[in-house]
Amino acid sequence: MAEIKRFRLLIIGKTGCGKTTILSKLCGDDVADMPTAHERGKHDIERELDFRTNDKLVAHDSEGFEAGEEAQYRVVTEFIRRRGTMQDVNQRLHMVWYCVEMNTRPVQMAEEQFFGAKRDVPVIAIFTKFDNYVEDMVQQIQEEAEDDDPPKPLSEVDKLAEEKAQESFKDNYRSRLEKLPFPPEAIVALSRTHESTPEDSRLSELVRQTMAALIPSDDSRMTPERRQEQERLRELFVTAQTADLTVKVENAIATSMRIGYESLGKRPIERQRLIDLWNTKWSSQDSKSFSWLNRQLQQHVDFSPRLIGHENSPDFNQVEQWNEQLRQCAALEEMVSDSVIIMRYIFLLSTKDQAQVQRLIEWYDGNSSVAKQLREALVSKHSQNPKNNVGLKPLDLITIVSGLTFEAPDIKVSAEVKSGTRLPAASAEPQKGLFSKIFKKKDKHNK
Ligand SMILES: Nc1nc2c(ncn2[C@@H]2O[C@H](COP(=O)(O)OP(=O)(O)OP(=O)(O)O)[C@@H](O)[C@H]2O)c(=O)[nH]1
Ligand SMILES: [Mg+2]
Repeated sequence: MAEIKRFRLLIIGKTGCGKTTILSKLCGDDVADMPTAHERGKHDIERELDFRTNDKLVAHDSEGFEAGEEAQYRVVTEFIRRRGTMQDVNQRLHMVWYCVEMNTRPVQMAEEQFFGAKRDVPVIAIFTKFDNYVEDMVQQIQEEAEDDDPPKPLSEVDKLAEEKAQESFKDNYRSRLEKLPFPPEAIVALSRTHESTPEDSRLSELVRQTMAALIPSDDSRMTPERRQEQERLRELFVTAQTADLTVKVENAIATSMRIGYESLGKRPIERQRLIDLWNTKWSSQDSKSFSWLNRQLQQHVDFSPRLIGHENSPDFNQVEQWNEQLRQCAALEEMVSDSVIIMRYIFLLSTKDQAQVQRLIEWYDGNSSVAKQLREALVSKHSQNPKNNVGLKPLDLITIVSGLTFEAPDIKVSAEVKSGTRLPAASAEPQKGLFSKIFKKKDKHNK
């Protein structure tokens, strides 16, 4: 089977509806399409949009068509038909996102035309700027209640507006699309997409629905090869997207636990997919940095005295009473979760600097409270049933990890490495981007 290198996505929607915003939040802030004044609204569906820091996804951008614009309609549908049926999986179109800006006009003829015909690629319908729609409802309610005495409290107005907007969305948008002959595979509404961050994602629903649409619930007509291909596409999509960390955590845990149980008791754990999934600068494509990171993780995760069952660990006497098999499962759970949590930190740190990553890993192993919380949660869970011989289901482990409080890493101070060699001093300026926010928060704390 050919290696699948890039996920290919077509995004359709009228100018200004928020396509570029979605793409940049999906795959990095530097989509080569950032609108310039003179380029705004100019689109060529054939043009491949690359992301400078993300080579796992390629996008095509189309302004769509108005009802009656036959030529433009055909450009879009022909593109989907031709690209959607390509034998070469890397050239094939894998997903279409059809965007419509939410406003007071209900579903248009263009949508009726598009979803009235059969197509070869799954389509998700996205209603954008739902926040503006809610805001319109707020104004309506306020105008209607102008003479109320006492005036409606703002919180009540907001709540009412949200409910009204949801209801109208259901009746005037969702159900109308669903009734068309070939409805979209899923329908999602997006609010304040421009404010999305990986830790507080506004694209979660879109990411999850896209994953679901790649493998339809009725896949009886799919060949086993095609199904396998679609599964790999789904994994590639999770890897490519940097919009939602929770989805990455869930996938990393589920996949690593599955592989881990297959080779239980063998240490160290298999880490390639776990590291690659994060789409950081430490992927296995760069074999030197990959093996360096893998070694660091082995040292500070797989062979850490924190590991459940380690004879120097604080609760060794308690854990020793457990079934041997359970101890191995719990150690696996801890190794997988530790690795996933560290990768989450590395993702946010977004650095290629070895010294920095090393300090981060050492901090996690030695001083972080999140590692302690995790261990305590696992020990407490399994101590309830020490004679058990099976470990947690991936979903239960995901629940435990999601319940942890992630603190900001304390890695600013330049640390002495154990061998005595001095690490280069940490840069005075905190990292640009997400982590700088975390650092600032932390700094405030310290004052
Ligand atoms: N209120 C609100 N504004 C948004 C949202 N998403 C995007 N915008 C804003 O809408 C404007 C247009 O967004 P773009 O992403 O450039 O739209 P586009 O579809 O790429 O437009 P063209 O490239 O001209 O086709 C920008 O100012 C965005 O910040 C949203 O969810 N809510
Ligand atoms: Mg654009």
